[in-house]
Order: sequence, then structure tokens, then C-alpha cells
Amino acid sequence: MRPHTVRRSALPRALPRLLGSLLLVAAAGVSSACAAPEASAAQVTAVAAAPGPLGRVVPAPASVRPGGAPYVLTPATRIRAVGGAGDARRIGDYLAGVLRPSTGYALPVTRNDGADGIRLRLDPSAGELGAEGYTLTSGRGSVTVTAEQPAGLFHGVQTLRQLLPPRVERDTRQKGPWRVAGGTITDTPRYAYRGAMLDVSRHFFSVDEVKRYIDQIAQYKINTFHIHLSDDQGWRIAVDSWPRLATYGGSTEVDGGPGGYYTKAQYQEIVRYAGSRYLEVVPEIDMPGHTNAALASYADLNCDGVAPPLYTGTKVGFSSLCAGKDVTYDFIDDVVREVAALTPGRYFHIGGDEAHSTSHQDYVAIMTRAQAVVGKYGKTVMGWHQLTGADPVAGAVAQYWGYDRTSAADRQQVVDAAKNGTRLVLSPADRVYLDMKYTDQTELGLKWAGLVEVRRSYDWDPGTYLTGAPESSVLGVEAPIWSETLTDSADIDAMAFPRLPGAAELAWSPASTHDWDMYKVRLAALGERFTAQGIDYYRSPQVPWPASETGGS
Ligand code: TNX
Repeated sequence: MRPHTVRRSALPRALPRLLGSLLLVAAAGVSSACAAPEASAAQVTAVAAAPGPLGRVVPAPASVRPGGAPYVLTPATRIRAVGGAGDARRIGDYLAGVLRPSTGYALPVTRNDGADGIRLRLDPSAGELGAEGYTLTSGRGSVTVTAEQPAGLFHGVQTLRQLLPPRVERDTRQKGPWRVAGGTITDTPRYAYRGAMLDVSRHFFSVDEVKRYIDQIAQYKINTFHIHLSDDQGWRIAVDSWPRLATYGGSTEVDGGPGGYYTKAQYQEIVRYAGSRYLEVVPEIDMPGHTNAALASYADLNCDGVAPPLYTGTKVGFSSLCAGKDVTYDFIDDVVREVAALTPGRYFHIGGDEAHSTSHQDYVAIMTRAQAVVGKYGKTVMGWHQLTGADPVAGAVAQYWGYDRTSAADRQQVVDAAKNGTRLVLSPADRVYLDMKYTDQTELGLKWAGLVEVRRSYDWDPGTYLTGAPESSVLGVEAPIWSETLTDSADIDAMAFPRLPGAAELAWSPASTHDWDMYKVRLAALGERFTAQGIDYYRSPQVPWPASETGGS
């Protein structure tokens, strides 16, 4: 029988019998998806008592059926990677890399199947799991992750990681036991597009810092890494036909630091690394505004032929490409061609936000031609939602970053575009802009969209967020992180954690699992895991962190 998710309406019927046990489950952080409607009180109690309850995972799995003996990792455990042309093996090696330092076990990865150990199975005929779904079955002697496609197997491995004790994430030897609660998880995503964006322009981040963020986001089943490669303060990718973009335009950053840029080889290394974590890279070259770094690098790109100085402040909306000059379109063609050639993913993001110094007519002219160029080089257009004020091409994706003070007219423009077939990625600034301050006391970050505490960040529904937009127009959710105030990985950590896992859950988990009171308990359980990974996260008072995480005993 296929396990199924509890409907909240099913709970009241069973309530008198289950109340006591459910309280135990809630205390243990099991989501509402964990208890099948027909589960007996005894079964549910067993969940609460189980080691690391099976449903205590972020994003919440679509379906969890706890039961049976736990699986226990031993020094003799093998990782059996079966099926697929090397993918299962690579994912097995990745998992072994995570588990070996803390367990101290050898965990050999083998392609030989067998009934015991950690079994990672790629089986195209597994059924109904799609491109990214998986099942995980844990019991005495084995834990088996099955998927039809490699991405699903990888996501299942992330679930397995979270089912082990948090100290498994440490990079030094820890004491066991290493148990995985018994039962079965069947899990597929709600949205196909689950993104995180990093602004490497306002402050530049090294390849290693970017890889660290990629590793972090991949743990929460995010599948798209959007990299904001150009802005007023810095151009961050080498372009052979316009070399000064990087060498001069990339030579500084906000507050006048040294900036930097990725060589083509380094950018490809980022793309490859992201691919190894089943993330698709979306490169963004912002236009026609947010272009001061380019305008400073080539006088010719300016309408008046005069290059402005490099810019190290944090204002927006003052720069513009010149719609009336042919060289503008040569520039766009060259840049899109070169960056697209380095990027295997489907999308190319052309920005389009905050073009306050571009007339409407010029904006439409530039965005129309830029979209054609993106199509010519085989990519799908993405743009910030202002693109809906021009003429989005068929198939274009608009990224909505409005917030509670966005005008009804601006919203309506996006809704109308969605009704006409433009797909939407939702990044409401007052929910999932990870650079917004949590409270007035937050040292880093901005607050133009308001303060965004952890609950506010989590508590909304992407399916109904933009009233009037067809639910089917929503391709997914993305959490951007802008870097005006952020200079290194520790700063990213402080803003992304703990909000990033919530954004990932909105994008992955079925709406039926959405429940702040349940979520905050699962999130609290991640605290020790963040710490084990060296992430100094914001200890939001809204979340019941373990005392050991908040300086208590
Ligand atoms: C708005 S949202 C911007 C960025 C800033 C960000 C800071 C959007 C598409 N543009 O240029 O970095 O706010 O939060």
C-alpha cells in the first residue's frame, strides 16, 4: 500500500484516543505528516520513543510511516550503490565523505547489491517518484534509499543524514550509536524550482565560500543556485571579448574592498560543484540598471561616452545601459554568449530590476532585445518581476520580489503576466530575502522590506501568495541573499540560518504539512546540526532550541 499523508481534518476524529500520544509526538518534533490517520496510539507512542524520530526532517517529507526496529550503523557497514551509470556510486562516495570523519567507520562503497547496510538504489521503474523523489526504508539490518533519478537519490541521502544524530556532521570522531529510526518515508517535491541566490557583486565571495553555501543549500533539497554576477559595485565573471569588465569592473566592492572576479575556469568549477550537488546554476547579468561596473569599464557603453567612476556605495537605480547605441547590443550579445556557453543549465537571468534611470521606452527596447539574445543562445529567460512591464517572451520566468508595501498595480501587472503564461518564481522580500534583519537588534542586513523574524519568513503559502495568479503559474520559490552588508561566510551563515531551511520547506513540502508549531520543533532540532557544521546561526527566541544551543545547561 502506498503510504499517505494525514489530512489535518482527519485528526479531530481520532483525537480523543490519540491526544496523549500526539502530544508526545509533537514534543518530539514529528510533523503532522508522520502519523497516518489510522495509526494506533501504540504506534504513535512508539514514534515518540524512537531514536531520532523518522519525521524530524526539514523540509518535511510528503509522507512518513514510522514503525519497526531502527537501523544501526556499525564499523562493518557497507554503502551499496546500485544502478545508474556511476551516479549511485558518486552519491555513495559523497555520503561516505559525510559520515566517515564523525563515525570513524571505513564505510566502503560497493556496487554489489545485498540485503544489509546502506543501500542506495537507482531504479528507473521504482514508480511515481519522478525526477527528484525518493523512498527511504529503515529497519533492522538496512536502510534503503530508492529513486528513479540521481537527483532523487541525492535528496534521499540528505534525509538520511538528518535522521542520524547531529554530531554525525562534525568533522572529528564522535561516539555512536548511529541509529536511524525505523519506518518508511516517501517523498516528492511540491515545486520544480527551489532556489537560493547569492549576490557576489556587492561583496565578492571566493570559490570556496561559494562552495560552502552550495553544500549548505543542497542539504535542504534546493535544486537551483542563482548567482548574481554583476551589479553597480562589481563585475564578477571574466568575459574574453570585454576583458576590462572583470579586471577593472571587478576590482572593488561595497566599502572599497579589493573585490575580485571568477576566471572562466573558476566559474566552471562552481558550476561543476553545484552539479555534483544536483543544483542547476542560473547566472544573472543584471541590465539595463545595476550596470555601473560595466559602464565604468567601457566609456563607449555610456550615452555621453564618459565612463563614471567605480562605485562602492549601496544606492540603487542610478545606472543604465544606453538604449540608443548599437554597442549596447553587441555588449549584451557577447556577454550572454560567453556566459551561456559556460553554463549547462536552462536559464539565463537578465535582471531588469530597479531601472530607475532608464525611460520606459528604453527599458522595453533593451529587455526585448536582450530576451531575444538569451533565446538565440539556447537559454530560457529569467528576469526580476519588472520584466512583466516590458514584453516577456513566451516561456519567460519572472521572479517576484515584491512585499507587503508593493502597490496593487505592480502586483496586478505580475498577476496579469502569469495569466498570460509567464511563470513565477516567488521571492517576496518581506519573507525570503535572507539579507533582511530579523529584529532591530540584528547587526547585519537591511530592513527596507521590514524585519523578517523566522516565523514571518516561514508562515506563508506560495500557492496562494499572489492573489489572482493561477497556482499552476508558480514554478517555485527562491531565497535570495544580497550582500551589501555581508562580507564572508560567517555573515552569510548568520543571515541564512535558520531562515533558509524554512524557505526550502516552502518549496519542497506539501502544503498539508505546513504548520509553524510543528515546524519550529523540527527546526529547533536542526540547531545542534548547524553547530556541528560550524554555522553560528541566529538563535531566534521564536524557536525552542535545546538549552545546549542557547548557552543553557
Ligand atoms: C533590492 S530586489 C534589489 C537589490 C538589493 C536588495 C537589497 C532586487 C531585484 N534588487 O539590488 O541588493 O534590494 O535587499
